[in-house]
Amino acid sequence: MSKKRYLVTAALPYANGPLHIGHLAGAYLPADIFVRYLRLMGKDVVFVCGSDEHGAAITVKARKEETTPRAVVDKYHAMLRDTFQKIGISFDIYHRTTEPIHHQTSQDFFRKLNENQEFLEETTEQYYDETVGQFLADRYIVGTCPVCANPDAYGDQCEKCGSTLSPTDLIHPHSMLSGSVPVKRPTKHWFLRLDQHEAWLREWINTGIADGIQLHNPADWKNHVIGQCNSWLDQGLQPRAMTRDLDWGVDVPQEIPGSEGKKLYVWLDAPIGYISATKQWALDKGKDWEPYWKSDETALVHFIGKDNIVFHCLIFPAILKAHGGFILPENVPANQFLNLEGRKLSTSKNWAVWVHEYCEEFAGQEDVLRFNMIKKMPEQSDSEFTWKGFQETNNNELVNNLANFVNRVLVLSHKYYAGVVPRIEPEITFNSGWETAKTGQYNEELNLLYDKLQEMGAAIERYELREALRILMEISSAGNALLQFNEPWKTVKEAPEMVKVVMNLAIQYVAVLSVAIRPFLPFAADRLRKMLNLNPLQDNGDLLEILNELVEGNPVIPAQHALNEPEHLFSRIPDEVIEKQIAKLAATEQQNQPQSDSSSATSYQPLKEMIQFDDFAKLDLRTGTILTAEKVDKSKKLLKLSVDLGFETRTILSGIAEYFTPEQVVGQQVVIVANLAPRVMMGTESQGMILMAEDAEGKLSFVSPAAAWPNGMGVK
Ligand code: B3M
Ligand code: ZN
Repeated sequence: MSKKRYLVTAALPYANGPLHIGHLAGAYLPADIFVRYLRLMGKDVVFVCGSDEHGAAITVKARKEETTPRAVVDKYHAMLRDTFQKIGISFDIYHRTTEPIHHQTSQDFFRKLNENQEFLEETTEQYYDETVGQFLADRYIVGTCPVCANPDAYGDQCEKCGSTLSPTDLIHPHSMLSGSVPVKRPTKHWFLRLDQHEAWLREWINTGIADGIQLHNPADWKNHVIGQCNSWLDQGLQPRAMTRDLDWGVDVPQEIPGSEGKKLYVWLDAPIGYISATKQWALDKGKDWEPYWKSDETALVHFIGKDNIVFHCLIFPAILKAHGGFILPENVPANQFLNLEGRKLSTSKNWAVWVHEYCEEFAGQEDVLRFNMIKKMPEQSDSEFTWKGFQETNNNELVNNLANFVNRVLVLSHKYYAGVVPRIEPEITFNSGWETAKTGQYNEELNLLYDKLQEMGAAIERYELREALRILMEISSAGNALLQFNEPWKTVKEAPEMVKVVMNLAIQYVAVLSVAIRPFLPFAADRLRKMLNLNPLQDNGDLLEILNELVEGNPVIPAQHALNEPEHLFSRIPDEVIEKQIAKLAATEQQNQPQSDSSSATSYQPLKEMIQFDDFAKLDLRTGTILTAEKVDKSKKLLKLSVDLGFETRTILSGIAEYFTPEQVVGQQVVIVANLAPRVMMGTESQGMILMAEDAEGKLSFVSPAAAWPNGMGVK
């Protein structure tokens, strides 16, 4: 935390669909926690994001919804913006890449790169769909991922394993537009010479050194991030096309010869969106954007999911370097993927918890989702969200630990002291909440709180947010233990002065929590500030102020301060609420079944009552062959068969006439019940029964051998 200012970005979501919990846990929530913490520490920080409104992701969606790309981005941009706001992602600006300021900024990048001779202009063969008459870039082409064999990988990346791909990497490529197998056609494009950036990128990724300057410590980067970069670098960087044949996107600047019909590749457009968003923010606030992108006193941090690692750690840095004058990211703390109830989240299969739906169905409980996402944050490896886990976490941790502590402190303060923070004699000792049988001393305990907050902050600075949350909850647990170990409800009469110290300290805990929970649970922080009758947080150095008091052993909320009435900070989530969500997913699962399955929804006959082995052993089952077959007069169902059992020939009446003609069954090998008592039907004695399999609609099939069997064999 030594930098003067921070520029924090969160991946620009494509404006082609709503936000799900995987997005939230992957990039937006970790970024928000980090930024809120920096603000609480009084840092100069700008948090930018916006909708990525270009690229094939958008045009493919427009085609699917039978509308225009413009309509798609307008709809989803508004939806994304509102959802982020509802779930408390505190961007300083949520911009969009269709804004003119962004088009200009990315075109300027193109011009500068062109001027710096960073491009190779080349005519190459690219996939072309002859049925629709269009080149197929990126998401217009699907095929099998060469890395993980996912059959639905896109031309630019595999969403299953996160690999970054080129259309020509795909095995069995086919057009997303028509399903046809594309042909190759020549077309001219501008290729960024990534090969020329390979050496410095390799050094920078692995040592943190660029141009001989130590920019960051590579030990601070996540292993999986460096690993993914190196596996790319090891394959050798190839020039990569930075333009596309598309009709939606940022135009290649007009004055460039051959620009007609060409758009910027979305990855030369979207990350520059971070810059244009910063510009717009600066314009709105009357500030200068340049120090945020150009000063080496700025730390640039990109929060992304693992599918964007290569773009943010190799391609965008190469673009920035090729342009010149821009800083490189200090860290790219990418997360892995979050799964849902044992399965990969999938927008197309609707296997997701949609954040906007959550915000509607759980209005006022936005922090509960945030808390769960942090607990399950896929920081080092993929993780999993379950609704049961969501309920347990809420009930056990938010309610039983945090809300319970806050409630007890406020209720007891009102009961004993009419809601006024008691004056104390700080030298009176008590039982510490941090350790059984440890004697607590007021000022020391405040120092301990300081240490815990420092520990929590250090974890956030290392991007270990699960750990940071664990430490935060330890403070609440220690607060509960403080009450439990001193039992004010029993001791308030005989040791009133000691109870005052304990209660005053407990109130300090709650006041500290009202600030410390802010990055994680921003709405609860507001509620808590109200209950404590404290000023709303300024999000500008509030935690720093508290740390400065605690380190001196000073309280953060003075004696005689009047508290407000307690409210419930969190409430239990009952089973019905969870069952409803699980049922919703089950319905989705049902819909996802292939049509043939769901339409024939097989119904099974109930099992018959249990029999003993001896009952079964009484059956004499034999193999046989049907020698002759004829219809039985006046019967729709029966065929009269003669069946060769090897040692004898039986006459058997079988109810199969609705399914088989006599001709069809002659020669058929069968299994018969050979010791069934004879029965007379339609004037003929039937000397056995043929075993048939019967499906739900009553359709019959023979039980017959895979290869011919001799007649008369026993069947067990
Ligand atoms: N829109 C890809 C994605 O949504 C892309 C990110 C851009 S970040 C500059 O995964
Ligand atoms: Zn893959």
